[in-house]
Order: sequence, then C-alpha cells, then structure tokens
Amino acid sequence: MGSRYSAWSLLRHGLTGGDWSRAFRHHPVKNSYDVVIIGGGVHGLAAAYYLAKNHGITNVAVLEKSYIGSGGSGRNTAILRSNYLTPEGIRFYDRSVKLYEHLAADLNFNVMFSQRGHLTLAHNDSSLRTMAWRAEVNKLQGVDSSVIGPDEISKLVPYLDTSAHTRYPILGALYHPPGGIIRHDAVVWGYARAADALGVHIHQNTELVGIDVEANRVVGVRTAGGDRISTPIVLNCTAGWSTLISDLAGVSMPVQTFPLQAAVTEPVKPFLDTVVVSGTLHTYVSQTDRGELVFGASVDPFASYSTRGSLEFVEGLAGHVLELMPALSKMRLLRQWAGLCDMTPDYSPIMGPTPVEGFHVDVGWGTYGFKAGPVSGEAMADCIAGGRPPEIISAFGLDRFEAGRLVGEKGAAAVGH
Ligand code: PYC
Repeated sequence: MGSRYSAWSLLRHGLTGGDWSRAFRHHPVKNSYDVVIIGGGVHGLAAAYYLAKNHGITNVAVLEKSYIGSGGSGRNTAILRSNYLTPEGIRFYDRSVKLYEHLAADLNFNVMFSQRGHLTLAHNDSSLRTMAWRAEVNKLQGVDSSVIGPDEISKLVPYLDTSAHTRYPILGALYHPPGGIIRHDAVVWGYARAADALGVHIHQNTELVGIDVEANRVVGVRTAGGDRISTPIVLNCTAGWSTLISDLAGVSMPVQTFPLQAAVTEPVKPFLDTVVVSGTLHTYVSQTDRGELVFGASVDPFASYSTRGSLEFVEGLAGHVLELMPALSKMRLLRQWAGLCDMTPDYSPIMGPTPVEGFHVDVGWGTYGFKAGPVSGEAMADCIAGGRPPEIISAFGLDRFEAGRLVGEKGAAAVGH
C-alpha cells in the first residue's frame, strides 16, 4: 500500500470525509433515453455497463427506487459457482465465473473474488447419485467438479463432523474448486462507477410507477417523482418486484416471491477456507475475509415480500449448523436479514424480449441471481443491441413456459427448496 493509502490516511479520510471523489455522479433525469433499466442492482448496473462498453450505447438511465445494491445484490451470501445441472445452466454460469475472474481488472475496482472451492455435501445415496450426475455434466462442459469422499472432505474442512455416527452422516460431496465468495457491494459499486464513467445516468431514490405502451410498443416510463421519460426500450432487472414491474407493461410473469433468510456471526480467526453447502440440512456456510461466518438457508415456506428475519429461522439454522460443525456452539450471531427470491416453475431465470415490443426482462433469479450478474448484464446488452437474444440465453426465454421447453435446475439450486 503506497503512502497515499496508509492506515493513517485511511483513518483521516474516514473521519473527515477526505478528498475521495464520488464513485458515480448525480444527474438530473433527462426527458429521453435510448434505454431505461429498472433496478440498480448488479444485473441492472452490469447491463448498463456492457451496453456502453461493448456496444457504445451510452444514453442509458438506471432507475433505482432506493440506493444501489439495496435489493438482492446486497442481501445475498455472495457465493459464486457454476456447477449446475443442465448444460444450458452450466455454460451460462461458467461464463459468469469467467467474467468475475477478470472483473477487478476490468472495472479497476477490487471486488475480492476468492476462489476457495465449493463443497456440496451428500448425506444419502440419492444425493450422491445427483452429485455424480452433476459432476459428469459439469466435466463435459469443461467445468471443474468431481465427487470426493469423507477423507478428502475432512482434509479440506477439518471442523466438519465426518464421523459415521451423526444423524445425517456425510457420505461424499461434489467438489467444485473454481467456486468461492466475493465482496458483493464492491461488485455493485465497481459496475456503477464504470458505467457512470462511460456516460450512464444512475438515478437513486427514483421509483418507477408506470410504463407507457402504445400499439403494443414501449414509448416511455413515469416515476413517482413526476418524471416522464420517453424511451423505446425498458429492461426490467428487478428482484422481488419483477412481477409488479412487468405488470406495469401488461406482461404477466410466472414468478412467485419468497424470502430467503441469512445470518452472520461475530468475526473469528480464519479456519474455514471452503464454501460448504448441505441440501439435506438446508444450510450453507462460508467465512468472510473479515472472519465472520455467513450462513444461509432455503427460501421460507410461504410467499411474502418481508425482508425481516425470524427467530424460527435462527433456531433451525443453529441446530443444522451444529450438526455439521459442533465446534461452533459458542459462536454468537451478530445479525440476520432476508432477501427476496423470485422463483420460476423450473428454477431457471427468464431473460430476453417479451410480447410487448421494447420491454425486456432479466428476472426470475430465485436464489442464484447474484452469481449471474456479469453474464446477465453482458447477454442482455447483446440482446438489446443486437435485437435478439444471444445463444447463451436462448433457452431462458419467457416463451418456454408456453412451449413446454423447461430448463429444470432444481437439482442444482443451492439447497433443497
Ligand atoms: O445457488 O449457490 C447458490 C446459492 C447460495 C446461496 C443461495 N443460493
């Protein structure tokens, strides 16, 4: 670290506000944009960035009803992986991991991607069979995944109880070395700063209240602050509100919204340098660079827009985590939260054009949206600039539900839902 960023100068800047420039600028809302993106999370900001960078389309507005990253992008557990089940899913998430690998250099922003490996535990024969199936499809697509046994698991994670006498003994695991964790808010800020530098306007505290459609074609949008913006293209990049935003354009989405709860402990010395997932015990855990353990679960069993945590969740979580790692019994939880997951019938996203011309969607991200941010942004930018969905998202169109071409990814969702 050079003298400009010594510990002393960081402290001085922190206390005084310093001379750090803003990551992105504030602009008045213009009355016309070539593209209006709804949602200032990683998907919306990445789409804006790649529209500008890859296609030279810079007259773009991102409308965010709160602050950037305040939705799913700031409420996930920051896990990245590409060990999906279907060839379409694996190719797609593999491209995302590759973009994440170069993101810090591309955005000139330290996003702290730590490829520490990802373990999905199998506690019964049928899970082991699914792991073997996933490993083979992964390998065919060039993605590093294999099934390993309890001895190897215990070398990777010595604190896991791999003995044969537990309620749910660990029989093996799907090991995916390229998986890992990242600093999710840095990803959001990095994309925002880079998109802003290319001319994109980011409007925070700007809620969408209407999408104007004439003769089945988008002509503009309206905001809660009274702005009327004319535009031929609207891209819905929201999570939690994807059905409500699509309804404004008269497009119905086969999506139901469920909260997913997560929690974080006090920081402790590093002891866990792998991501551990157990579908049977409905939990996953990783240790951040600050030393906190981050836990997540499956979605709550009822549809809701609540982002509050519940006591029932932490009780269940603690019980399950202690079955996996009894040594954690003295750790204290610091806080808990929930994010909103838009679940589709086949556990794959919905991406591309809709029956309303100019209205595009990048929604239905279930519990795997954050990890897809870069590839979704890149693909939606290609889709808008090129006038049709690129090959990498051609399987995820809205029309698949009518045509019966589902892309069943339930077997590779983070934990059983
Ligand atoms: O799909 O890896 C995943 C995931 C982790 C947390 C929620 N989903």
